Amino acid sequence: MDSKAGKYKVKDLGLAAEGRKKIEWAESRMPVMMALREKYSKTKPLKGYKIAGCLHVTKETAVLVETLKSAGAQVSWSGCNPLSTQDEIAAALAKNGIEIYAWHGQNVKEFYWSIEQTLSMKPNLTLDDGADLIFTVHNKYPKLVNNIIGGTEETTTGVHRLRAMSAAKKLLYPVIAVNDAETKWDFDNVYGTGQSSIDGILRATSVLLAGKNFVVAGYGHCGKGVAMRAAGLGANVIVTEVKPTAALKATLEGHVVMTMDEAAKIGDIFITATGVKDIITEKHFKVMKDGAIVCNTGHYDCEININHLAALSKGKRTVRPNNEEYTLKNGHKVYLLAQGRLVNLAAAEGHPSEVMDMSFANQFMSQIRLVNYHTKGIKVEPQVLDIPVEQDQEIGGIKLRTMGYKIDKLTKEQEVYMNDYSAGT
Ligand code: 9W4
Repeated sequence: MDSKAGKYKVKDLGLAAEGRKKIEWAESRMPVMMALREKYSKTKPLKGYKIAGCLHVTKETAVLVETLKSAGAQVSWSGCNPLSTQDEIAAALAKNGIEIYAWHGQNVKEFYWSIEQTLSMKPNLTLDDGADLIFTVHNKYPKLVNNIIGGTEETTTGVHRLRAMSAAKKLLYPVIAVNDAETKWDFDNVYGTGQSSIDGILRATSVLLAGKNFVVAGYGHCGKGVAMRAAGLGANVIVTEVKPTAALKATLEGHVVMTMDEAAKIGDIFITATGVKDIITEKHFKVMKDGAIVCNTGHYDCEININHLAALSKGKRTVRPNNEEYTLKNGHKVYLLAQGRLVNLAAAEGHPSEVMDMSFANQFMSQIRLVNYHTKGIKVEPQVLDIPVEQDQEIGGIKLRTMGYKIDKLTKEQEVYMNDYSAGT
């Protein structure tokens, strides 16, 4: 038992030194978080507040947790996905005195047990990714709401569910929708998913992208990011879409647009980013070139119909980590990456730290915002709250500054001119 360690259940405390090095690496790539840590460790606005957090235990999350602690909060943590916890990070946090209940490969019972442990501190604030912690409070421990001043939620799915709960008048305390900050979703989806999906494909295959027909299904923000980076590496990008305006944007970015039925015949690499099931099915696998590579970066793992692929195949073997070779009855080989799960998370490390820097700065600032409402006696009704534009601009501004960029400022005269409606053209 380590004397500094608090209450915890992790895989192996002996992994702490390895985890600490990874956290230090993330710190060196997260200048906004480090600037906020520096600033708020002096004033400690979260002193006296208890925060229960339920968010992927990664090196970037560790930077968030330790920044909350530096700002004075007492923190208790669990992971929000049984497969996303990095045991060495959990160990490093436990060793640094953070209360944490998280290990890789938890079963459902262990997962909810961990969440419930974090609630035993009777938190004043919740911090979620996917809203499982908020749901556990509402469904199982509603009395805890008396101590809770508010919460924050990281993801699209979580925010969506909370809005439904709020509309049904079932939400018992205010929750800030961190996801909807521009400095969160736009950068996560385009630049985070864009780079990390390519990273996952390369780690799982090490193929050359230049000159390849690279098929991107879905031209939302994620698809756009992946297409942009694949094109940058010299691939011929083909986009498939159902929405005319999205397809139009793809063509104006210089990509070729066609149906999946056509793309299936000529693609070398396929990636789905649609959020819809059955994008690549039996009829597509049947016409694919020998050696085609197929993967998914959309939220759900049903975009590629793996049952169809298995049914068409006479054999299957793992050729590299996260890369399974299916031998079809027609003799062709098709390579499925990360079992159709998100290739950027299963085969790579998710969003780079520089991107998480802004997402987590929004989490941190939103927790402080809730505390400020509380200390100033501002009563906020239970509802899903947006991030104010000023917070987005403040975080974007800090990021730019830490990158060494300066930008211009509107003069008073320019502001007057912009808002002047008396003069015509
Ligand atoms: N990670 C995750 C989920 C499932 C999963 C091989 C098959 C999301 C956001 C952030 O969901 C996350 N399944 C796996 S690995 C794996 C990983 N496998 C393994 O066999 C199943 C997840 C947020 N984030 C970043 O993106 C970067 N830092 C962060 O904190 C993290 C993880």
